[in-house]
Parts: sequence; structure tokens; C-alpha cells
Amino acid sequence: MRNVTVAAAQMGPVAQTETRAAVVDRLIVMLEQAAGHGADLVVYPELALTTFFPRWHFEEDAELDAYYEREMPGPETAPLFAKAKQLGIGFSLGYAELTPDGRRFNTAILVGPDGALLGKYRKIHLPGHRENEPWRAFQHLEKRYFLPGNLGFRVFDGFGGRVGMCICNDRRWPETYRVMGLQGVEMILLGYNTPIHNPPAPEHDRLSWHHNTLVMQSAAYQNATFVVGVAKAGMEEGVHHMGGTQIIAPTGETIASAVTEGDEVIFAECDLGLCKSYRESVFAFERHREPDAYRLITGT
Ligand code: ING
Repeated sequence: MRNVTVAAAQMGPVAQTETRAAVVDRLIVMLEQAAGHGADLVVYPELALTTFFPRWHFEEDAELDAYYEREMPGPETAPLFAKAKQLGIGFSLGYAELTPDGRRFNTAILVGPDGALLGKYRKIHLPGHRENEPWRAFQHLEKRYFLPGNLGFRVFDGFGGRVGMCICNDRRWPETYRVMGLQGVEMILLGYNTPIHNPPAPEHDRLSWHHNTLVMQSAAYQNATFVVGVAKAGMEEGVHHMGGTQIIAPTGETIASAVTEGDEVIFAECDLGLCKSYRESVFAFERHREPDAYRLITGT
């Protein structure tokens, strides 16, 4: 038994005017709740420190820069790192990263219970569009505000197992999970900000929850891994983001679900050993996969 007690810390809306300090206070409240349940690891959403700013078109970079972190931890996020280390709890956190040489990424980090940085991921699948499209009820300008991630899909040793990360739209692409599956991942952590309404395809809106669960459950089963999906939810600056935060076992079953669209911590005690039952039978990759037949995907 290699048990990891994981806490999925769903967030409600973050207002445009909400300060980093106020948001960090909310994250710390959920961290302390998680400690009360004996959590080893807390998973926060994508872009957890700010409102989902890609919904707007900014003319000036100066206005845009306000949403990015130049250092992590920085003065405003240090209290979260300190509290987590004091409580002996690891966490993953999504934020907008501005590198010293001016590159912008949609980033997530994994921090161990001792405060050490275990891993970093930069979002690879950037949805939406690059130019302002005024016909939309709201924009989705991730292709304008971020570069595609340059760190690949990696798996890190931590919490007694193999832990990977991805971000939001990445969860809709099966390749995301298989690349980590081939590295022996046992738990994939992902945060998301998902508007229920998708302007180019409103006929999909009613299926938002179905699609959210479908992609994560199938990935967990097909790659013999736990998947932890954590929303920033609720009506945020006039845009309704779905909740749907859940913890999924390698069986493909959801074993914990959020029931609100606000700040809500859900828990599951995950025996990473459960992955073996699938990894050594139906999904024994080395015995059953046929890479020569997949060349159209790999482009090799
Ligand atoms: N958000 C959305 C997501 O992939 C989206 C984009 C919304 C895709 C609605 C499809 C339908 O969950 C982010 N941030 O990637």
C-alpha cells in the first residue's frame, strides 16, 4: 500500500480587483482544511492567483503584465509556501509565469512536503485564438498571452510515487496522458478554468460536464493512473466557469466530487499500488502496444 491522501482545492471566482494577498489567504484556508484531513498533497487550479484574464483583450502589455508572476515564490506567494512547509504538505499551483527574458507561460509547479520544488510544467495545448474577436461574448486569448510550453509532459518522483501535471485544455488530448503513462505516471494533477459557454460551438455547452468527466475518466483508465482535476469555478467577471472538480482512480471511477461552484476541498486516500492492477494486465504497454501502427500520431 502506497497511500497518498490528496486534496483537490477547487476555487470559486477570483475577481479582477482581488489582490494576490487576498487570494493567497483563500489558498491557505484550504491548505489548513486539507491538513485537518491528513492530506499529503493539495492540488490548486490553473491560474489560481488571478482572475482568468485571457477572457479580455489588452491593448497594453503593462496592463497584461499585472497578471503574471516574475518569481515563484514571490513576496505575495511566500506565505503559502511557508504555511505548507510548516504543515508538511505538498501542493501544486497554477499561475501565469513571466520569465526574466520576457517569455510568458501558463505554468504549474509541484512542491514537496519539505518545500522543495519537485517539478514544473508549462501548458502545451493552448486553446482559443490570438487576435481580438469582438463577435465573442468573451475572448479566449491564451494563444496571444502564452507561448506553448517548452518543458514537455514530464513525470516526477514524489509522494511515494510518480506524479505528473498538465493544465486545462491539455486534459482533452489523449496524447497528454499517454506520454506520461509511458513514463510510469501514477497520479496526474491538473487544474482548469472552463467557461460553460464556448462561443464557436454553443451546441457543446450542455455537454460541458460530460466532456470534462469523459476525458479525465478515460485517461485514468487507459493509462492506469489517478487523475485529479481541479476547477476555478463559478460566475467570474460575468463568465460562468464550470465546477466538476473530481478525483479519479485508475479504474476510471470518480471517487470524490465537488458539489459547489465555490472554494471547496474534496479528499481521497489514493493507494498508488492500485495502478499496478491495470498497468500489468490490460494496459501492459510493453506487451500490448503496437507503436509501428501509431506513426501517423508520432510523425516518425
Ligand atoms: N479552458 C477551456 C478548456 O479546455 C475550452 C477551453 C472551453 C475548450 C470550452 C472547450 C470548450 O477546458 C482552458 N483554459 O483551456
